[in-house]
Order: sequence, then structure tokens, then C-alpha cells
Amino acid sequence: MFRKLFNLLVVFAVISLACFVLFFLQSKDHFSFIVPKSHFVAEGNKVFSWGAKQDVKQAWVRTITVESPSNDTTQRPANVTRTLGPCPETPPNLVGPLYVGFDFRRTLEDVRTLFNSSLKEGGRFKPRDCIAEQKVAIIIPFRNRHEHLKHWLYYLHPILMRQQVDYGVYVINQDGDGVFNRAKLMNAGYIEALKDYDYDCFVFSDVDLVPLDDRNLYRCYDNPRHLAVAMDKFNFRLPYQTYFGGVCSMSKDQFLKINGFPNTYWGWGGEDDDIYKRVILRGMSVSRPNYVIGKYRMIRHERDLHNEPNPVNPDKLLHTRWTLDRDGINSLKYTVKAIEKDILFTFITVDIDAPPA
Ligand code: UDH
Ligand code: MN
Repeated sequence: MFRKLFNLLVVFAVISLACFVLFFLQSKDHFSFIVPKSHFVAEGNKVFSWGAKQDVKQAWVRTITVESPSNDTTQRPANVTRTLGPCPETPPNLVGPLYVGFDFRRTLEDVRTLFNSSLKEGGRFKPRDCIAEQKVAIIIPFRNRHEHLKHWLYYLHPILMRQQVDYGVYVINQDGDGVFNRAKLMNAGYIEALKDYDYDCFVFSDVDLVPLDDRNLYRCYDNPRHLAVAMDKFNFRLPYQTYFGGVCSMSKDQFLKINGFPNTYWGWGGEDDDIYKRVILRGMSVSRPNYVIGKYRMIRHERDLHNEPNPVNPDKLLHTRWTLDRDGINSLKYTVKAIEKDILFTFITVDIDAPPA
């Protein structure tokens, strides 16, 4: 009797073991049976799961399909015109929290290869299946940060595509090695982008800031929006309540209401607080995502040459109420030195008459 029971147990154990081994070999990822397949995190353009690798492929294919060029008529007969509806209020392909890592081996050429077929010259994109409500220009103040730019492009393009934004990326490069001026470059970016397309929304972003959640939408709201509310360098909190630095968005109307940004903040500091004051002085408030959605990683860096903190900048803030109408988009002067169209971005070099460093 016992022997029979023992034999049965052995047979059962062998079958179980065989099943286990088979299952183990079949799943390419060794831990896929521990973590549910639906449980995935995303890395910018790739979505990968802690579970099976099949999910990687599916998710990858899914993002790629969303990224197909908007004017690709080769897929359908020439005589069929599709009427597109407006894009849904909430983009359907968002994944939420993102994994962001800055791999120094990544090259700009790698990034070009990834998005070559999805973008139009100059870093332009439109959703294929619907009409985006807003046309968004992304403006990046820039000088000598190519290392950061490639990471920004690698992460932001797929995020913006998933967000179904009709957008263009404008990198505004300060010519020469005079003192840097972030706000003046952003003003120039506003004017230059409008020469390209009828943008109605502007996102101003530092080149070293990558969002950690794609639900942080790069678009405009009823009030000027501060997007970078929880940066890693500030322990995922606002450094102070009125902070408006890093990444913000404004509609054309909102931007014009505050006469754009100040042109006179040379060197580091103060210009973001001046912009905040302009917004409040013009009777608007600041809109923000919550601390979960508004998380950012900043690429670690040292202070740049010729962008030292300027001790006169904090004092200027006492006068915003009076300078607002005189110093801004209505007093902006600069010269365009070159416009280069990369597939990933439009690179505009401007002479902003910077004082020597
Ligand atoms: N920027 C450039 N080139 C420069 C200076 C600034 O492209 O030479 C742009 C760039 O988009 C950058 C933004 O301006 O993200 C803001 O400048 P920042 O990144 O220097 O400002 P942040 O407040 O850094 O991040 C301050 C210096 C921190 C030094 C820390 C040393 N441990
Ligand atoms: Mn920075």
C-alpha cells in the first residue's frame, strides 16, 4: 500500500519537474513567471517589462506604430482621403513612470537611426491618426551641451509622440563665448519657431531635464504651466513655492500677455523668478502637475564657463513691475547666424549681443 503511494508520489514529482523545466525553458526571461506580464516600466522609447521579453517586442511595435510619419500616403490608395478626428483628451498610449538612464555610449547617430522614419526634417512630428488640438514648439536654450542634447532627444521624442503632440524641436544656440543668457535665447526661439509654423503653444525646456513620467503633458493649459516640479536634484520637491525654472509651457496669448521673457538677465540666476513675477503681475496663476507626474531627472553637470551666477540679477527682480512692459519680446534684438535642420531638431545659432565674459 505504502509502496504504491510512494510510486505515485515519485511519478507526480517527475511530471511536475518536467513541466517546470519545460515552462522554464519556454519563457525566455527567467523570471517571467514571478512577475505578471502586465507589469511594465518604460524606458523612453522602449517599453520593457520585468516579465517576458515578448512584451518588449509588443510594446516596441506599439510605440513604433504610433510614431509613423503623419503624411505617409504610401500605405493607402491615392484616391482615398481619410478625415481625421481630433485626438482624444487623454492620449491612449501613455505608459506612466519611465526608466531614465544616461548611457554615455549612446550617440546622436544612434538616436537618428531610431527616429529617422518617424520624424520630418527639423524635428517635426504630427500624430498620424488624429488631429492634435495644439501646435507645440519646444524651445531649448543651448550652448555647448551636445552631450546632453542627444539624451534629451532620445527620451523626449518618443514621449512627445505618445503624447500625440503636433510639435517641433528648436535648439537655440548662443553664438560666441560671451556671457550666457537663457531667457533671451528663449525669446529668440519663440520668434524663430513662429517663422516656421503656426505654433500656438510653447514649451521652454533646459537641455538637461528629462521627465520621469509621460503623463506630464507637453502642452499648454488655462494658465502658464510649470512642468519640472519634482527634480531629482531638489529631492523631488520644489526648491521654493514660486520656483518656475527648468521646464515651463505657455500659450502664445499667455506669452504675449507678459511681454515674453526679460532680455537683460546675463549669466546664471533670476530670469525664472522674473518670469514667475510677470505671470502673477499679469493676473494669471501657475498651473502644475502633481509630484508624482512632475518628476524629472537632470543630467549631472558642472557649472558652464561664462554662465556664472550674476550678483546683479537678484536686485533686478525688485523692478519687474516696471521693467515688464519695456524689457521683453517688444525690445528683443538678435541676429540669426545659421539655421541647420537635423532630422531630430532645428538648430538655430543666434548672436544675442552678449557682453564679453
Ligand atoms: N545652458 C547651455 N549652455 C551653457 C549654459 C546653460 O546650454 O553654457 C542651457 C542648458 O539648456 C541648461 C540651461 O541653460 O540646461 C540652464 O543652465 P544650467 O543647467 O547650468 O542651470 P542649473 O541651475 O545649474 O541646472 C547650475 C549650475 C550647477 C553647478 C553644480 C556644480 N556641482
Ligand atoms: Mn542644469
